[in-house]
Amino acid sequence: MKGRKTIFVALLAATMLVSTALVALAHSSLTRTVIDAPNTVGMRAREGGDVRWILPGLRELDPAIFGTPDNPLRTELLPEAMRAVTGDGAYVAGKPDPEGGPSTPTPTPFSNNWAPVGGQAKVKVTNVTSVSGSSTLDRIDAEFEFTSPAGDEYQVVITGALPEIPDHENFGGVGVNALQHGATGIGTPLMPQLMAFIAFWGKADLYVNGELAPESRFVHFMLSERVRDDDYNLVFDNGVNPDGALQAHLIMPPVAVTADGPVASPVPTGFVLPNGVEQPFIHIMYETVTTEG
Ligand SMILES: [Cu+2]
Repeated sequence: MKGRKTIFVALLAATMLVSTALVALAHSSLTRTVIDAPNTVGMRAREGGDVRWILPGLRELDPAIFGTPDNPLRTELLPEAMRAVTGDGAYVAGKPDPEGGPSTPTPTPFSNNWAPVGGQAKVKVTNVTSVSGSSTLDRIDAEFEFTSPAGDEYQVVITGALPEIPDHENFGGVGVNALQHGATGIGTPLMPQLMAFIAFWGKADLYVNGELAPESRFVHFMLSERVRDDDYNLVFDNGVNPDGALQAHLIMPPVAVTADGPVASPVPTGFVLPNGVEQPFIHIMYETVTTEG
């Protein structure tokens, strides 16, 4: 991971040098735009709606994508070191053993565990740039408020679209009506493949109980088709419900955005889990949403 980031930073620096040289020659071709640009859409989750805080937990691997422990498939999506088998024989996301032994099952932000909280959200995006690159014309105007199960109050204010990210295509920061997750190669394969009617990757200011957290945070948002069943378990690809009520996902992984690019950094949630560890990520689901635009 670290090596990859170093490469990304070096590539970014090289790209910036090259693109500066090209500005005078070919400014208009630097950013390819979507066909209906500018395309502005939005969503609202009003106060009093159903909002859920996702707690860490195991994520079972979809056999249709990942195969089985005896016959692992698509290891380019999820290396075998990131897979493990539980005592009950379930094939789940795992954590590599530093000594090179078998991987162990690890809690993820893509679990079936959750707690009810309060909150609201307002999102407006303008999609102009079609694919990732050194700059973007995409715009994000979004603010999220929610509480933790312990009653702490959070506010997330998006401060910009990320034109590109290290791991995968991000449509220049904002994507509209785009498939992602599952085996698409876009976003974590631990989520099922879904249609995201609105998606963005941006940086944000995080306020915890009114106080601004020290680092700018990496944020991913999606308004998507329904990926949880009647028991609120996260489904596999074949359980995604395109006819159900839409769901909005706000995900803040343990990644900060610095001048040198994204770096690993736990989110300072202040929310302490039963094992005494502070939850290092935020994953909020807004279940009562309306679309705009
Ligand atoms: Cu996503």
